[in-house]
Amino acid sequence: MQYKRSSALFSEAQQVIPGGVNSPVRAFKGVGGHPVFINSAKGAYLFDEDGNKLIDYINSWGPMILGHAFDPVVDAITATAKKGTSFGAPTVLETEIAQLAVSMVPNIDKIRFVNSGTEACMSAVRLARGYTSREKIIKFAGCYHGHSDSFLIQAGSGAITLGVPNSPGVTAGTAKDTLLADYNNLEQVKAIFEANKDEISCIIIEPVAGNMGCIPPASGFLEGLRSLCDEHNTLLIFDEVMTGFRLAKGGAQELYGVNADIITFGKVIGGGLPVGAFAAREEIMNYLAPIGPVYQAGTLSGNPLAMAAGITMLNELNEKPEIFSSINIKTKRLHLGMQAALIKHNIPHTINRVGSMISVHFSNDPVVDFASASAASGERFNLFFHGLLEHGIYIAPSAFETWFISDALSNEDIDNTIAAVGEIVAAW
Ligand code: KE4
Repeated sequence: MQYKRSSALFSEAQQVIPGGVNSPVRAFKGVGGHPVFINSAKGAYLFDEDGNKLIDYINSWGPMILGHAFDPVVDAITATAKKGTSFGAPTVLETEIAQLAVSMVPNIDKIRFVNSGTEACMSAVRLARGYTSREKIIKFAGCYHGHSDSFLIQAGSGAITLGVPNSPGVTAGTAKDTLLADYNNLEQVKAIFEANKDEISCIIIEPVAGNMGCIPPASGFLEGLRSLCDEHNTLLIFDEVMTGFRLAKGGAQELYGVNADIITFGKVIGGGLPVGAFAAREEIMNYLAPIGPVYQAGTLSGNPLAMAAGITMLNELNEKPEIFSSINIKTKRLHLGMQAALIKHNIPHTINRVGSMISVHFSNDPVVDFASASAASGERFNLFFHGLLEHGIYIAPSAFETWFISDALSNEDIDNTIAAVGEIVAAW
């Protein structure tokens, strides 16, 4: 396949957009080469500017769980747009999607809509700090909660718990309030609590990590965090921007039977339009302006166009729960097929999978945290990525991302992907 027009378009874009993209991961920095410019998409397929048809395993980083340009969502957006796209005033659509989300997700009474996952996570942490009157937070190396200053922190020198900025522009003053632990390491979290008694407002975690590749919680890990939060009067925030409305109707809380105190959403909840949200039981959410002291706001929050898309998407998932088993079965088919191909060609690998989230790591060791994800072969991943792209298969351009399976994928698409994997690694 050739990508000449995308290459030219990328050069042009770089003249007026930093790095030619509006979100860094799209620039292919992690895998080399240049991004593919997409012209249109339908179902499981992207159609790029060079006329290539690509099987899509990114699905806009999760939202397109029912495939691209899902007709009921497109129809809802079209009809709503004709009535106006945003008023900056309440609409019944906001109440409708809020009631729907509350009915689908366990353990929440109220929900506030925003415009991105970053906004949802940033606001959830501010709410936790306001509710507990504590300043410190615990996050996990390799988990991504958006680009708010408090999250752009890496483990500092010495103690694993001292955060330092991992981006210019993030102040030391901000970094000192973010403490880090390794994913799946409950002992480190216990040590952090002991070293910061009564100072920790919240733990924020991806209940299934999707930003180190896909990494499941170890048995008892989420339950252990719940217990530690109860012991120390700390709030547990599940960042379900990826897992929400994907792993189950009720997301990871339903799948693992562990209740968080605040849950954040994005991606699927917006049906492909910019929507984020955060939710909790009433006593916490009532701390939010205008009824509570914690301020949070947004011009386009809850706009009717995005709400219409989200309502349609959530209704489809709510009324047809068989969608979740369908995408899980498709993901298992992909897993077993790729695994067989990699074993046949003696390629050291680990495949992690939870529901319709899956990732391939070229390492013989289990991938359970950021360090083990980082130890896998990036060189082999890059060969894998570009080999798949040559076969018209589009996966995330980074070894530190999960694949997102859509229900629009056919068994033929999956079997073609498996065959491509075999051809690619046979040449290694
Ligand atoms: P946004 O602000 O990008 O809508 O959401 C931030 C976010 C929060 N929490 C989790 C668990 C997330 O995965 C994300 C965003 N995910 C990335 C993909 N790893 C979005 C892709 C991008 O940055 O362009």
